Amino acid sequence: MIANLTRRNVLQGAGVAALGAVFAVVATGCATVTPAGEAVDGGTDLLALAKKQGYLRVGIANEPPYTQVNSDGTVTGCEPDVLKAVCKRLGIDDVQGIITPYESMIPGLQANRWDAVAAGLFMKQSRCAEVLYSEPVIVSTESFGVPSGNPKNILTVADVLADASLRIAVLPGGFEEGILNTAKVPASQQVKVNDGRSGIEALAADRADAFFLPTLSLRAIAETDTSFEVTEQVPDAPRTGSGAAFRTTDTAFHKAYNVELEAFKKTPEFKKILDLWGFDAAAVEGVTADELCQTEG
Ligand code: 6CS
Repeated sequence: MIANLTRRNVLQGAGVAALGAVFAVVATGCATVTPAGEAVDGGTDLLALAKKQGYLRVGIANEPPYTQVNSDGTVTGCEPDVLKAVCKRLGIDDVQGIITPYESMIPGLQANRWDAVAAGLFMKQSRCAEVLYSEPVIVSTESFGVPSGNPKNILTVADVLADASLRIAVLPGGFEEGILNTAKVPASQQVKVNDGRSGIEALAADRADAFFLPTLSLRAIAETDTSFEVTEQVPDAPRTGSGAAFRTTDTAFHKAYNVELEAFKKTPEFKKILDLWGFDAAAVEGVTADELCQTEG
């Protein structure tokens, strides 16, 4: 069974142990459930706990190629695949994914609903202040999904600012919403949608003139849906990048993870995973979390 955690029940989850059982997880192997609210702090504990129980709980979305939940419930996608490989190097056999909206990923991590986030949760100042990011695994770009022919010629954030009648679909708490807010695009021009699918539906229903999402996510949807087109990279949107995110108390785990990640990034397996999901391994070379954490928002 796959759990969909809305922001409301993530924040409620912290106290309501009884709810723990409903947060059944997508297991790539075993299917035990960690009791809700179990205290895990101080890095060493998390590593010891995860090794003992044989898995790490990870907050994910379901937005290929960043994350993907297969029909048999297994978790994959670029970020979980790299996380799984690095966990194996740390002696942790498995990961268990919990699907949740982007706006809930950090609150759920802090509420001990999961132990890591590996979902393409892009680094930026506000997020880097709340979690410990590993070094980047991927860098990527943003685009607009628009009706065929791009009738309103929406190509840049400046285009959105220049025409107050334009309505832009974004995910609540998502990086793109952050870009519009930083650019002072009023909320009246923002249409909140739950996920990739509902963003494209908003376009088709003429509830939005464009859907702001990562380029590769829009292209993945366009593989099976020809009702819209994907613009080139939005030139006035910041470069994005992400890695795994951990609680600020899990310092030892974060350190151990980065050591194994840096070693793994030098192996052909790392490039194979990124190639499989359409990411450019060379583009992330030399890019640091410190650098990406400078991104405004
Ligand atoms: O980091 C974020 O908030 C964004 N990341 C992805 C992979 N998709 C959309 C989301 O807004």
